[in-house]
Amino acid sequence: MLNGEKVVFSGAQATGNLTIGNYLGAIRNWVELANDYQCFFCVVDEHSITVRQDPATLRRRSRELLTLYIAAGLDPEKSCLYFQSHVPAHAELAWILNCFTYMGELQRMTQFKDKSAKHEDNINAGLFTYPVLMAADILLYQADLVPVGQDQKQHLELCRDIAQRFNAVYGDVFTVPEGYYPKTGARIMSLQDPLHKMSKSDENPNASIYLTDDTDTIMRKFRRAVTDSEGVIRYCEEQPGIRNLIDIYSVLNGKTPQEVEAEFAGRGYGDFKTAVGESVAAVLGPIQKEQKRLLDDRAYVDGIIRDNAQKAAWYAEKTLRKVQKKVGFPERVR
Ligand code: ATP
Ligand code: LTN
Repeated sequence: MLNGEKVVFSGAQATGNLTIGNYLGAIRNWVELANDYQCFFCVVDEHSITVRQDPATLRRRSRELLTLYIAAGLDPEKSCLYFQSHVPAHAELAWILNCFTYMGELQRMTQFKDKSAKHEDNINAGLFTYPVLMAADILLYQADLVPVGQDQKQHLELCRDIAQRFNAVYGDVFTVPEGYYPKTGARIMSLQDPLHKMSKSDENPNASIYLTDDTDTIMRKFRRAVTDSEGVIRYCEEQPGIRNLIDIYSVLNGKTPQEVEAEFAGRGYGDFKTAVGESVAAVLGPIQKEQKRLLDDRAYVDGIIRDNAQKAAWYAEKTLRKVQKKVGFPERVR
């Protein structure tokens, strides 16, 4: 709780091109929660360097992601939108929490296993302790709720375990957060391989709809999406390709999968793919336009970046000081 309001925290990385998976699984839900909670939405640039990045690209993309938060409908006067690296408390708390996290717990993380397999030449300690920094992000703001896609569930469970372990030793220091997973859209699948999640690090550009794709590209990618041979628009396990398209259409049009089946009964895949593409383009078009406008308004965005980092730091330091005192660091002399 902060000022009597429940707290929401979430973050995304500015690596690669964001996909509609990121939008439907995360950012879109943030916009809804922002009305009812005290929210912190971070661009987690410190997490990004667990994989090698080109510095100029990371800097540009981080700014683009922050403006995307605003363009997608988050009000920077109401929600705190900022860069992780601008608030040193994140790294400081992560260090302390490292000392409350077991090697065995981190070794079980599937994201670590996946990313180690992908980056065999650079399995660094940061990649290993990635979930501890994520726990620090969340616990610094005493978050009650963490809206993320299903892929982050394991990290969130670990965060809860760390918080409970710390609280068991030192008393109620941290709020133990709950995950918040959207009913539909929590796991958007690749358009080329519907058994795997749509990922911004996928090498095949046809597998993902990027938030920067124009209408023609969106329509073409949906036309080429891998579907099944049944030829009927039915929501079932056996048709993962169509099921994924129904999920996307459902969230964007506020319909249940069954209502979508009924709407397209007797119609072919071609028609349905066109309808899905049009729904996606209709949502992304205005966001892209607003993002471009914001990127051209440097002074305005700079002001947001400065003010929100200060606001975040104020809350974060409050928790950090408390933790430092609990673990026995000497008091500061003023
Ligand atoms: P990568 O795929 O490169 O590992 P990512 O897209 O999973 O990266 P983030 O940018 O940190 O990584 O994710 C931001 C948010 O988007 C997270 O809440 C994550 O759960 C969500 N998300 C990512 N992919 C999907 C997906 N395919 N479907 C639904 N939500 C997703
Ligand atoms: N690990 C997350 C990004 C992330 C995050 C967080 C999400 C970093 N810190 C704190 C929620 C809360 C990801 O890869 N999606």
